[in-house]
Amino acid sequence: MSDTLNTTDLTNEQLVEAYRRMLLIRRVEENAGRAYQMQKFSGFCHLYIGQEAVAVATSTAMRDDDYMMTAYREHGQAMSRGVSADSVMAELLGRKTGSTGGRGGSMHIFDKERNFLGGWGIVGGQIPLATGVAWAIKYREEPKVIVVFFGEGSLHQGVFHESLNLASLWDLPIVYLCENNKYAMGTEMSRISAVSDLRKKAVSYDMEAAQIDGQDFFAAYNGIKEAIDRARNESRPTFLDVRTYRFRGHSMSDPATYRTKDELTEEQERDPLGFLYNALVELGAATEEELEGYDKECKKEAKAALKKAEDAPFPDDDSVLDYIYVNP
Ligand SMILES: Cc1ncc(C[n+]2csc(CCOP(=O)(O)OP(=O)(O)O)c2C)c(N)n1
Repeated sequence: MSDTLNTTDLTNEQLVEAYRRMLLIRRVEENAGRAYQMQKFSGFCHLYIGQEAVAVATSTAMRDDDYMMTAYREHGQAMSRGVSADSVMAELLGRKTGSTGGRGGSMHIFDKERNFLGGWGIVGGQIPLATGVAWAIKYREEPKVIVVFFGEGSLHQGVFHESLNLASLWDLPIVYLCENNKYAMGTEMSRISAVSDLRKKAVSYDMEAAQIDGQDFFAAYNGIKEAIDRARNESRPTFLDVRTYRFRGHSMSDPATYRTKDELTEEQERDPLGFLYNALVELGAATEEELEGYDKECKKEAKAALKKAEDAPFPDDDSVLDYIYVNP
């Protein structure tokens, strides 16, 4: 047992809960990938496999009434906020029981009750929207924050820079969380950014910035929590460069030929699930038998979610204009 391993303020129970949530995300996404290959659904599908610690560390550091907004690789982030496996899987399959009534699909999961504000398909498009939410939080004088996720491929969109400038100028309670998984589709970061230390991008906006290891749950939680606390307590924005890695292709149609097998193997050795598994055992927070038991439960839950989605109805034909016009 190691007393120094857990550098966070989280209890063993909270760490086990975080691990279970990461595991459920992984198993649901593996099932989603298989279901896609079996043509049980179509359209875009971007898996989060390999990045789970980032979303779960963030949600663990957030309060329930805080807001989260993100891009299209969002199944894991939605589930980290408590959106159920059933709701996500039904949405992927376009069923009435999905989180968005089957109208959004993989890229547009949304859950108002959990302040999960999507699921957006335009690269970087969610960054100014989230900045607007941060402004509204401040205007209403609410003790809340918003965390907005985006990939490093968004960093050279104009709206990223416009948003950071205004957030700093107006002291907004927002965390700009860049999930830097090294590739924007097949383009490596070094080919598109003049600087490799992304913290420099926040300098001209006089904004705090940090680089965080997103595969180490403890480091991820501590770094993200510090930014969330700054937003809540000082109403100041932060830019985070969270280093992570996706183990699958960009989307289901990407064979990922732009990276070597050795690189993938090396990254898989830093699997965030493996990291937390080993830490929990070393901390004495759970036994290997217990952790294997959780895995069986998660596999069962993921399988059942797919079955329920397949059995659920599609939206009714006569509801096609719902939510489009105010008075159809
Ligand atoms: C404005 C815009 N340009 C291009 C695309 C096509 N596109 C979809 S995902 C993507 C790559 C984005 O990579 P990154 O931001 O690093 O996120 P990741 O997919 O790695 O999570 C591109 C170019 C888009 N959806 N929107």
